[in-house]
Amino acid sequence: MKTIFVLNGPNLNLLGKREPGIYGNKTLEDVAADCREAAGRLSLQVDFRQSNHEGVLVDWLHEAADKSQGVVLNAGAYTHTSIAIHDAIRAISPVPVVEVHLSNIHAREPFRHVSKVAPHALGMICGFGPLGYTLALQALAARP
Ligand code: CA2
Repeated sequence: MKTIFVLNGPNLNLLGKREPGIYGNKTLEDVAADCREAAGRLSLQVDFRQSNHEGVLVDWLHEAADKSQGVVLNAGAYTHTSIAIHDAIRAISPVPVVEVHLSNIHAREPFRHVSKVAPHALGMICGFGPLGYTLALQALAARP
């Protein structure tokens, strides 16, 4: 059975508690429950985590290289700024990373249109809210 790390970056612990107009009403724990439910259907095992710290996310990406067959990554605002996360994704190749965003980053401020994750990601899903996470799991499950 494939293990997939689902990694969440800064401020995503506030999901469902602030800014519901942009990010919806579901909490991160609800998103984790959706992922676990989808993982059951897709015969995947999911390791779901969140950190507000860039280095912790880098450590988890390194860990994913040894312990997982794929990563779903919502790096939050670090998506747009972090060369360290960019390098880590590159370093763990060929472990596939699917970039996910709840909001459509291309319909928001110009600084969110740039992703340092995308160049080394298998693909990117944005704008579908929590559904994006389960679509990403489906994409990873479909890979040989
Ligand atoms: O749309 C996404 O998933 C983002 O990755 C969310 C990040 C944002 O910086 C990215 O540009 C797009 C922000 C996560 C903040 O989450 C909050 C949730 C509730 C209340 C406040 C922030």
